Amino acid sequence: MTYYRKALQALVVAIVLSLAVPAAIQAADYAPQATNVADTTPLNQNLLQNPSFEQAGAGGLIPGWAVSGDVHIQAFGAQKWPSPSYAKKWSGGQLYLMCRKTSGSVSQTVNFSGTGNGTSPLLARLAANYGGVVGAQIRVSILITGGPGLGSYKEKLKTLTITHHYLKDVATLAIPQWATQITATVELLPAVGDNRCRMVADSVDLWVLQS
Ligand SMILES: [Ca+2]
Repeated sequence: MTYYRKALQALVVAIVLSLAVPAAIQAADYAPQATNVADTTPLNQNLLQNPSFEQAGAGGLIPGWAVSGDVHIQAFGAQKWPSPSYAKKWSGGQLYLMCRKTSGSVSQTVNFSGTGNGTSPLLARLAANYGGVVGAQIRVSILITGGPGLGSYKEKLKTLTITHHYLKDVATLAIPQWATQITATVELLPAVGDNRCRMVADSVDLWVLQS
């Protein structure tokens, strides 16, 4: 009886390990570690790594960002729009993020600490320069974690009402006292009924500001 019990325990352990180890490896490969910032997060500066998507990794990876869905890096000039003149006008560099056929997103988490001036809350402000074809959409969102429950969340969804112009999508969220991490996410979505996703995000800023 003891032998069978031990054998059963060993089998259960083996099954658990076989399930858990690949998932852990995949998660480590997939999601970048949170960016370390100073003990007190600096104000009024961009906290993101690779904020303008100027670094493109192999195999569809984007350094600094966790990639989900149908997004990739592309160079100005690779297609008719956006033209390199947009990059010059908006300090967009050489590369940008875009979606292919369906939606996709990139996320980046930064560590946070700080109390601000003690009289008004600190704010997290996420902004993305974007453009594309009428009807395509972009969603920027901020998730602040470290406290109770799922944290504090704010998003801003924009639908393009004009083709081939650069615009800015901005979300702002007060930072609770318990905050330890801020996650910035940019999602690109096709127009309803469109079989191509024609939306571009060229650069993203995540700032902490004193309100
Ligand atoms: Ca860029």
